[in-house]
This record gives sequence, structure tokens and C-alpha cells, in this order.
Amino acid sequence: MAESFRSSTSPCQTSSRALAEAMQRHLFFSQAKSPSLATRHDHYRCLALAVRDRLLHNWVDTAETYTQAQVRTAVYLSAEYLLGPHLDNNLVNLGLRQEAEQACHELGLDLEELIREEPEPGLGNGGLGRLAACFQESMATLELPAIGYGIRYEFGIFRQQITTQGQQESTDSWLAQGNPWEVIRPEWSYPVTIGNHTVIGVAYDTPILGYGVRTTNTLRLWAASAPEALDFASFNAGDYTKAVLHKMQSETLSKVLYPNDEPEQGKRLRLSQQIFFVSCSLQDMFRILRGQGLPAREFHRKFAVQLNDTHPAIAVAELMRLLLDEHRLDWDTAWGVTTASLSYTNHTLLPEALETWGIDLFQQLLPRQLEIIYEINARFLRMARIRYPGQPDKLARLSLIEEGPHRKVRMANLAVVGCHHTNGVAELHSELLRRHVLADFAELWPDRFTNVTNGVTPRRWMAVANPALANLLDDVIGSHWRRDLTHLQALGKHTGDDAFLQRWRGVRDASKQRLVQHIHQTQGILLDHSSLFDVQVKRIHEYKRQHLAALHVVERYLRLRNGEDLPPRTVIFGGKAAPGYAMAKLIIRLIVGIAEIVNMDPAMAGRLRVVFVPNFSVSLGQLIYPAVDLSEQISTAGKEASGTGNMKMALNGALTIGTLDGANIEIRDQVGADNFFLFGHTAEQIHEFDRMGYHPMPWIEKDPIVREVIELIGSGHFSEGDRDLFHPLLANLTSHDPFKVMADIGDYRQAQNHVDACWQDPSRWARMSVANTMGCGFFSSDRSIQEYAERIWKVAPVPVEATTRSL
Ligand code: GL7
Repeated sequence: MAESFRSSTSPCQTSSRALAEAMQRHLFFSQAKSPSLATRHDHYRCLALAVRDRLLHNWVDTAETYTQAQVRTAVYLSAEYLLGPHLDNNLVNLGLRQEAEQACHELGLDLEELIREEPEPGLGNGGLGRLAACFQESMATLELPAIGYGIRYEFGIFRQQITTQGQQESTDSWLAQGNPWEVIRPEWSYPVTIGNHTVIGVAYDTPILGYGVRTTNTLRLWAASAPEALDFASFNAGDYTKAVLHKMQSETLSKVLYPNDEPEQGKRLRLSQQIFFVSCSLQDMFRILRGQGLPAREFHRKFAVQLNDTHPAIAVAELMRLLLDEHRLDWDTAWGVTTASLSYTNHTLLPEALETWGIDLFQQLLPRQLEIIYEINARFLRMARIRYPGQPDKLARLSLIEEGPHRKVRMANLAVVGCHHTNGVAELHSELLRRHVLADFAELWPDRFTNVTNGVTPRRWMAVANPALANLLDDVIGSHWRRDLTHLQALGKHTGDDAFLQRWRGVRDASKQRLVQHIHQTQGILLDHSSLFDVQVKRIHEYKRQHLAALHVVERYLRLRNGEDLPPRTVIFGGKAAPGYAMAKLIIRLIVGIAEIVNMDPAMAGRLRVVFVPNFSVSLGQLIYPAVDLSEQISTAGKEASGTGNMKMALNGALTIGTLDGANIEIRDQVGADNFFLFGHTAEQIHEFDRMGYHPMPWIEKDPIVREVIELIGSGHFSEGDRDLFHPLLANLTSHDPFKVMADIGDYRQAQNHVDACWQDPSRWARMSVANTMGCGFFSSDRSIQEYAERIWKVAPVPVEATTRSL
């Protein structure tokens, strides 16, 4: 393990003995307990605190290096960070995994059990939030001076239970037992005025460790509090409820993460959360700037600020407000600073997901920022009118304000106008942004548009999630892949080596057995690890087409019942549905209904199993991704911006069945078309369907199998005889089918048949699996971040000096 670290910056040297002693000390001094009273959670906290002690030098040294060197800094503004548990990841990045295992062993504890004790910080919905977390880790690993800013939600993404009724939600009290990974910084708190209230944002810092380097960056999350704990006028008048009301209202602001992966329009609290964290972050940056003796007009030299989608796009107006009103710059200087500082990443093509805010709400909450937006718009449209004389339609599309009976601020337009770069997150996505969603802007400013394909961190998604594969790679190609994932190419020399392929299959089998054991323990379902594991885990959404996979399961069930001989499969689903998204919840209900019938049917034993794994999360991802044989990436082409689960699965050796959508296209290019099961219409063809008028019926009429499947579901076979339950879903599929399930299902079946054929030849499958891992070097978030740093931020690495060793 240690050999993969650069020897000069070996980040941490500690023996297992010292670690064990530190844990014992923390049991007494931090947990105030004797061993006989200690719970498993106490032991987890002791280990976490002992690890934290060991990263503090690096963390403090990093801040010191950045302060002394006055470095140019990348700032990531994101409303979501889907971090996942810290302990295992921090052990791996510090190079202390083995020492911790040994220390626990010496104390009679099991490291794996302690790792599972950590409640995961689920401060994000899905891919967008997880990308933000991977990016933080990559920035640290690449030794880039960087800060992440966001919101310290008291309740993260809701917890999902699955019953026979489908999804049930409950709150995620991840902070209930405290959080050993954060440090509160009350001295860094800022007022934010929203409407006629002022709230205070208090900084909570979490260290983000680079792998094998000293660099330990900061994720700074803002918690809301009231300026005064009590309203004394009310208190003295004996109205105690009113006396604390304002405090409660203020704290509501950072209470809970909105559980929609596409924005819910027009919610007051949501807009309040956005200005809250953006304003605190910008004020904090001005504090840092001042600390370095730099004037406000130098802001853009110090900071490159990346907006993660439009959630922080209010930064355009807020930075202008601070520069104009607080720092007294003139408009043109302030605008120059703003547009030189900010850049924007778009993460979605769904038109309904482009954020807008009603003017009335905006006026109530943020009157000064709205005034500034009007002025930005007036100046922008003046320029555009000269460029496009006599084209009012075009100007109306470009405007930051959507006209109509309910006028709205368009946050994506605000972001594009106020930023020096706008990027999409996969080649196809960036292309479609330029051609459709943001076409008018791309015509106006072609040079502002670019692509940065997403990536995932190989530390969490291989080294932590799949230690058996990591060991095999270390043996065969050396350990350097952790820092430079393109080293995976070296596997090419071994694809013809039977002994290697044997080991490869052994690693994959072990991962599948690990998952089998977990599902058996938690759900009581016993799976066969030698069957093909066919997996779709991600948010539940119609465009992601979990129902397409579900229909295919029903089809296999029918074919098996008709005596066809198909290789054994285990179909695993997982993912949350937004609580207000009825159709997504109905899809879960359908999968649960199918699972119930299939798993009970003796004729299916040893041939087909269906499981819905509840409460999909980062920790469950770490368990599931390494166990996937077949990765389902089956969104309607042109709808999935990138996907990142697709990368995690392929990286861990899964084969993809997928459409030409998002990053699937680039995955297929990298791993080779022969090692990818392609199906479905292209984005262009789907676009044509919509232009010409699409109807699913002709597709259904020429496909007797799909008719049988739909009839069986409609008959109540999977809903205890209830013929109405799935009606909304089936009616939608047979009348509108907005996501073209019926147009793609035939081709999907063919691709699945090809999957079955390949699976019958285990050594062929193993070679295809290796080819997938081998080809995935491109999909490291290190590569994505390097592109942002070089092409967009102009931020360079700054190695951290050891300055606090003597403490
Ligand atoms: C998303 C996209 O849907 C997803 O395809 C992409 O991989 C991710 C990160 O860029 O961003 N956009 C979005 O709003 N959510 C996503 O996951 C929730």
C-alpha cells in the first residue's frame, strides 16, 4: 500500500499500536466511558477521532500553505454533496487502512463493523451531488488549492423503506449521534438578508483528504441560525412561543435537503437556501481576500468560482451586489470582475428541470438582487438587439426574464450571461446544449461553450469499494492506477492469460458473494452468486426507464414459464423516487409486485430472482457496483446528461447494456463496441419522433410479446388481482409513452438475448469484463478536474509544505 505514495510526501506515519492507544485514550477523554460501557458506536467514534488527529497536521498545513503563498483558488459552489461515509475513505487516503485493521484487531474489534457504524452524510440527491463529492476529492489529490461551499442540512436525503405498498419515506437524522468529522467555526459567520429577515450562516468545516499527498482541502458547509436567540420584547410580555419563533424560522433554512432530483418550481424555502449559502460563501471569499491584503476588484485573480448547476446561479447577482453596494465598485468594473470569476456547469437537458423563479417571490425575498438582474438584462438585451435587429423572438428567448402572465427569472440564462464558460458533462450533452437548450447563447458566444466529461474517483469507487480488485491490480499492473487511472491500459497485456482471468473471476465472485450475504441478512432473500447479476441502481425516473427493465423481467418470466431455457439471472433494482413523483413511485410498486410473484414461483427457482434493494446510498453503492455483471444504462437517448453510475460499474468490470446517451457513448468508445451491448434509437431519432408526432401503438401492434406482458400486468397478476393499480403506468405507455419505451423494447430484447449468449461462455465474458475495466482510465474525476483546472479555472497545483510538525 505505502509504495503507491510518493515517498517524499508520505502523508501519515503511525503504527497500529499508536492507533490502538489513541482509540483507548479517546474512549476515556472524548467519550468519557470505560470499556465495559462502550457501545460499537463509541468505538467507531474513537477510531474516527484517532484518524482525525492524524489528518490535522495536513489540514492545518494546507491552510497555512495557501495563506502564505497567496494562491489562486478554485471555489466549488454546490447545493449538494453526496459524500458518503468518511472513515474508510480517509484511512485509504492516509495510507492507514492496514494499521487500523490491526489496531482494531488488537482491541478485539472488527474494523468493518466500525466502518458500518458511520451514518452517511447524504447531503445530495443523486449524480449531481455525488459528482461534487468526487470532485472535492480529486482537487485535493491533484494538490489544487480549492474550497467547496454548500449547506449543512440537518436532514439529508430521506430514508427509503420498501413495503408491499412500495416506497415509504422517513427522515435521515444523520447528525443525531454527532459528527466527528466536522469543526464548527463560529468566528466565520455572516448575515444574509432575505425579505425582511436576517439569518446568520455559521461555518462547519470538513477535511477533504487527497490520496497520497499532504493536501487536505476544506468543505465548508453553512448552517443557519438566528441573530438573536430570543425576542426579549415578547419574552418579557410572557409570550414565550413568539419569543423563540424567529429563531426557529431561521434555523428551518438549513433543516432539510429538497428531495427532488429535478427542481420543484417556485418554493420559497428553496430560493432562501440558495441565496443563503451563496451569500455566505461570497462574503467568506471577501474575508479571505481582505486577509491577503487584496482589494475587492482583484476578486477574480484570487478566485475561480464554479457553479454546480443553476442552484448557485444567484451568485451572479449577489457578487454584483457585494461589489457595487459593499465594495463601492462601478458597474463596469463589477461586471468585469463577476464574469471573470464565475463559470457554470449545466447538468440536465430536461426542459422542465431548468430552474425559474416567479418575479413576485423574487421581489419579496431578494428585491435588490432582482433590481440588479433587471439591469444586467437591460444591458445584455441592448447588446443583443444590435446583433439581432428585427428578431424579437430571439431576444425573448435570450432574455433573463420569461414574459407572460407570470413573469419569471430564468436562472440558466442568468448563469450563461454572467459566466465566462458554460459546460455540459458529456460530449453528447454539451453538443445538445449547443444545438437545442442553449442554442441562442451558443450562437452568440460560441467560445464560451465547452465540454468536460464527468468522472468518478478511483479511490472511493475502486480502492475502498473493491479492495479485492485493487489488490489484483496492484499485483498485475502495479499500484499507480490510484493516482493515474490511465495505467489500467496495462491490463491489455494480460487478457490472454488464463491464470489472470481465473483470478479476475475469483475477485468478481467474491464481490457477488459479499452482496448475496448482505441481501440475505437484510432482506432474507437468498440469491445465487453464480447467476448473472443484472443491476439498475439510480434515482427512479421515467426517463431512466426502470419500467423498460421491469417489462423485460416480466417477459423472461413468461418465456421461462413457457419452458424456454434461459441462463439464470438475478435482477437487482435500487433507487429513491422523489416523494411527490407518483409515476416513479408506481414504478417501484410494479417492481416490488413482480419480485413477489417471481420469487415465490417454484418454476423460477434457480432461473430468475428479482430484488429491490431499499435505501440506495453511497455505502450500498460501494457494496453493489463491484458485484454487477450487467449494468443497465437504458435512458431514452438525449435525456441523461452523463450518468456516473455507468462509469462506476464499467470501471469495476461490469458490461453495459445501454443506449447512445450521456457518457455511455464515450464508455462504448473507450471499452470497444464489442464489449458493450448497444440498443435503441439515437437522440436524433428520438428528436424526430417528437417533431413528427410519436405514437406507441404501432410498435405495440407488431410485438406480440410486449402485448402479452402489458396484458399480464393489467390483469392484476402482480397486484393481487387489482386491475387498476398499474393503470396509470400502462395507459401512459400505450397512449403517450413520452420516453419511447415501446419504440426501444424490441431492440432491448435483442440486446438482452445477446447478453444471454455471451454469458454462456464464461471465459469470453471474463475477457469482456477485463476490457471494460481496462478501457475506463478516462473516467477518473482526476481527469475531469484537470480539464476544469487547465481550461476553465487556470488554477495550478500547490504542494503543501509541512510546517506544523513540531507541534
Ligand atoms: C445530473 C444528471 O441527470 C446526470 O446524468 C449527471 O451524471 C449528473 C452529474 O453531472 O447530473 N443532473 C441532475 O440534475 N441530477 C443528476 O444526477 C440530479
